Amino acid sequence: MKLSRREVLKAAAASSAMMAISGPFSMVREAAADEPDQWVKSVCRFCGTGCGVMVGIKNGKCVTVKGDPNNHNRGFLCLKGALMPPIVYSKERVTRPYIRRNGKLEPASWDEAMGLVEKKFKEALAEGGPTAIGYYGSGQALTEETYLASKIFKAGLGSNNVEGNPRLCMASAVGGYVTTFGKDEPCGSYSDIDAATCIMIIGSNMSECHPVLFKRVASRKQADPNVKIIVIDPRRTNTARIADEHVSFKPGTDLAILNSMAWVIINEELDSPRFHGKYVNFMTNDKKKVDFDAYMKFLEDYTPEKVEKISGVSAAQIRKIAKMFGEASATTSFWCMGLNQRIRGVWANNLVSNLHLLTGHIGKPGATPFSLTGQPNACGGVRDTGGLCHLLPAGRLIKKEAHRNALEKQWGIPKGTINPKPGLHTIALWNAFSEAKVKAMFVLCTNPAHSLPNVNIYTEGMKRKDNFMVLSEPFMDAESVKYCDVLLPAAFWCEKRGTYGCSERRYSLLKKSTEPLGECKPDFEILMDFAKRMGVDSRVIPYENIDDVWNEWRMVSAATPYNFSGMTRERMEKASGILWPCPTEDHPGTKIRYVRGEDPNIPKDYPKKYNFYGKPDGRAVIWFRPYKGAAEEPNEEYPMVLTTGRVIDHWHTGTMTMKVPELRRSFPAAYVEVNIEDAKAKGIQNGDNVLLETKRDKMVFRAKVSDVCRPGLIFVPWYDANLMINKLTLNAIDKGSKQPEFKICAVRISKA
Ligand SMILES: Nc1nc2c(c(=O)[nH]1)N[C@H]1C(S)=C(S)[C@@H](COP(=O)(O)OP(=O)(O)OC[C@H]3O[C@@H](n4cnc5c(=O)[nH]c(N)nc54)[C@H](O)[C@@H]3O)O[C@H]1N2
Ligand SMILES: Nc1nc2c(c(=O)[nH]1)N[C@H]1C(S)=C(S)[C@@H](COP(=O)(O)OP(=O)(O)OC[C@H]3O[C@@H](n4cnc5c(=O)[nH]c(N)nc54)[C@H](O)[C@@H]3O)O[C@H]1N2
Ligand code: SF4
Ligand SMILES: [Mo]
Repeated sequence: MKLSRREVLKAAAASSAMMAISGPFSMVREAAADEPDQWVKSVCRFCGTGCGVMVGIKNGKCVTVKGDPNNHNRGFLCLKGALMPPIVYSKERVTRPYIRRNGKLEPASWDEAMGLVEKKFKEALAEGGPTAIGYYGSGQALTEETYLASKIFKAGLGSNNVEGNPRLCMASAVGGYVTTFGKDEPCGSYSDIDAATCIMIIGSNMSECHPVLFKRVASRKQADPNVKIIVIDPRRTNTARIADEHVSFKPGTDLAILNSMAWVIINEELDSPRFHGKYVNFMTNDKKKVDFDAYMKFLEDYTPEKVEKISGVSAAQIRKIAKMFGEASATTSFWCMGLNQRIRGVWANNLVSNLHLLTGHIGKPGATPFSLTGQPNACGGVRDTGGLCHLLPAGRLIKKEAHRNALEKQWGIPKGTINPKPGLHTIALWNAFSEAKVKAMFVLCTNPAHSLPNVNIYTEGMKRKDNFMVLSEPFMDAESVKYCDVLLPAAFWCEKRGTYGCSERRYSLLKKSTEPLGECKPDFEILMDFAKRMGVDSRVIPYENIDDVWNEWRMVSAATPYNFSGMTRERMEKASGILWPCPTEDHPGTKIRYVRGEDPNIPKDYPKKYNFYGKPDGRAVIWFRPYKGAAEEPNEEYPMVLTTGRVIDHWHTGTMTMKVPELRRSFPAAYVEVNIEDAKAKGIQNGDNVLLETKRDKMVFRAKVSDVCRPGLIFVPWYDANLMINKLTLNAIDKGSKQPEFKICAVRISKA
């Protein structure tokens, strides 16, 4: 059906609002307005679902977007993906460079702006050496952009201070996969949803944050009502509303619940000794290899009765969900920030994988532990190509000499070029910038002045005169623009070419479909200009165009289990995404890793069915991870828990979705979700102003009284630049992954 623009927008606004209150089905196939002259294949700019889109072009402008019927989303998009055009042509677009002079951003030429960037970075290097500069990038930058930036800093400028927002997002998932399997990234694919008979969703509000993927889950349930859905979340989200069992619990205690599920599974004989006897090692928290009996002993602290007291979940419900998980013929788990953004984020990730390794629900269609990625290219760019301070491309580590040397050889640069010391992780990097120990920072495709936790510290640091921040950003009203010293006009989405890799290891090519506005440039060009001005060795940046970077990445990945050799640009032009590993041009891509016959990294004559080749003996690890409290538990002064997160119609800091009238109307301002009982006890009515106070700051929000949060818990969405909840959140981090605990801090609320 073809709808007029008005009809589409009307339907959009209505379904969007409906989505927020009632259900997961606000999908559209096409938000068509003007009939385009041409359709160009691309990928949605937003979430890690990675929906394929077709960009409709008329007279050289992007006029509409529809779903790519040949990609995994089968033509469906949520409203964010479908309503892109007004963002591209927003009046807030930055279309020329700016330099801050006497506190005000003033227009400048590219040469002046980049000249100043060069001067400041060279001064910082001269004064403090390579550790005095840094790069802070994004899981929304293209793969090639992140690969290039990381190479410029690590191989060209000697600085491992390369970080990005995935540290706030996926670091615990990386830590979880690497400790459990020895290799990062999920081992299954989206098609596991279609074969699963039990789906456990924990710490993920999939219906709002991965809507098109959630539609696939909901369709699976509709097609077969015997498919069981378990949702483990302290809020009764839209996602929870389709669950057979919604488990609400005291925030942070899910580590105890997951251990308790393991206890039940073993005691009900639902584990698979044939699997774990052959393919699993049991390891204590201090890395001692022990036996199955030791694991059972460890789990004795987590009987359902004991965990009921810790978590507030009845022993009966814990038994019930554990049986659902274990009895199903194929169980798939999904998780996201509810587990990752925690000071025990890595442990929480391990505990989900434990359940799969214990039961053998892995490596079969419908059975996999699947970490959902947030951003469209956190997997692709940052995780795979090594855009963090301790990583090198394809899972190699900076601290390993053999890894550095192998890469130096592939890159054709002298042995010993790469600094053996990892750089500063995100929070340490921004702390150092705030103390002007790091003096020059390149910020690209992220808005840290809004998204960092306990953000007042960092915005104060950005105000200093003795440090320097250059920001590449398409929109004038992004919070970080207020603090940058140089602003560069970034080309946006359809104005550039490159790849995104989504949650399921699927890489898709985004083709350029329009010319950049005004003087905007793709980040690739900006980074190349920067590198040349900084005098980076031409052997480090031997590229004429972005396709050259891709081809180098294919080569660099080839000798590793990532292996992108078969993904030539020609093939990517036609395909609607391919899943790695993909070793040859005729290889179809890989849906299941670690299984002989499925994963091309395992020889056909390998004697066993599974091989967790990330580990020396091919066995994955079941870890003993104890439950421990949050970094800041509620106390007398701050008796409640504050959690933060997302709503369906806004993307992060709102710089993009706030520009779409329909999305903005759907959620115009941040609010605080309060449970009915708590509201009653405090005399708070729906719509009242409520004061929130944490140790760090205070702020007033309108109350939304509902049954979504459990008593004792409040939720604030963090998209609103006028009501930045990150002034109140905590910057405590996971010891292993260095990811902040955005999901839990102590708060006091009162009627304002
Ligand atoms: N619409 C929309 N979609 C997005 C984004 C967006 O900004 N908007 N951003 C993308 C990105 S980058 C990301 S990382 C993902 C995030 O996707 P999600 O992680 O699904 O979203 P959040 O709302 O951050 O948090 C998920 C849930 O964690 C729950 N939670 C809080 N505390 C706990 C706890 O102690 N244990 C458990 N188990 N759960 C807890 C919250 O109640 C919340 O429902 O979304 C991606 N998709
Ligand atoms: N309270 C709270 N805070 C959180 C979280 C939470 O759950 N709660 N979640 C955390 C997570 S998971 C994440 S991923 C981070 C995300 O945090 P951010 O990355 O800071 O948030 P975004 O709004 O996505 O910022 C992306 C910026 O890049 C700009 N941009 C868009 N396209 C381009 C481009 O092509 N080039 C360039 N140069 N710029 C572009 C956008 O306009 C925007 O300003 O936030 C973290 N912060
Ligand atoms: S589900 Fe995610 S990738 Fe798909 S259209 Fe919506 S925002 Fe875009
Ligand atoms: Mo994220």
